Amino acid sequence: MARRKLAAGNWKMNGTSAMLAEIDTLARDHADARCEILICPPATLIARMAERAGPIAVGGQDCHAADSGAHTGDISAGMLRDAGASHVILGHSERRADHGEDDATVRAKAQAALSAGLVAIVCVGETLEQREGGETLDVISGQLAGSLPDDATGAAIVVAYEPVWAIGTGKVPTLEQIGEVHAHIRAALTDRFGPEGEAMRLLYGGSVKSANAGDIFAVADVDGALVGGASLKAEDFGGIVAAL
Ligand code: G2H
Repeated sequence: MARRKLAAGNWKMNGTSAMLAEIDTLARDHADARCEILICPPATLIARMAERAGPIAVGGQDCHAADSGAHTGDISAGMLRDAGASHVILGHSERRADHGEDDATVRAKAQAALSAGLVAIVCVGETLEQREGGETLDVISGQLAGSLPDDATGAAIVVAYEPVWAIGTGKVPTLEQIGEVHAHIRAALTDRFGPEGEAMRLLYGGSVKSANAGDIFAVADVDGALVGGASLKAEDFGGIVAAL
């Protein structure tokens, strides 16, 4: 089954209006890209970025599970959509660690994203301790089972495998390790969701850069990347887009 490749940039807590020029460069240089290109800037930039993004999709980095209400500082999925977002990253390990988000929280947020018409990029990944303890595949299975809603579809859910120990560290798993986990995720998704699980895109994330992107994208069941540091400059991210 053909799955359209996705290059997703996660700017994390980086970027002010001065960085909006990066989206102009991306839109200009990759207007005819074969893959889908997504940038998830800080929430403060979403609306302005969406106005000038052209063929580049814009997404949020988190949303609340509720539609509205007394949740100071939070943003709902509907608000993201209203601001021009089409996607939202959920369950990133930094959210899980910094904000105590567990699988049930991520699942509720994913449900809200689906209801609002957003594509949810749900992140899973093991810590170094879990990998060294031989628990990687069990951890991933548990996160997938707990974080994905039962009505997940191939169009509305993307899964990102991000080993915690590879995030922002420059350490990258071997291609065999990436392949093993992606095959495991694909099997779990097709087992639970059938053809919809086959249609879900699987991204690899963790220290992806233009120098390693081509090798990673050649691994079976890698349908793109979720990129942090190397997505902040259009030139760097462009090298990754070009490898897809
Ligand atoms: C992993 C990734 C983006 P980086 O968090 O989601 O960040 O590419 O900087 O490791």
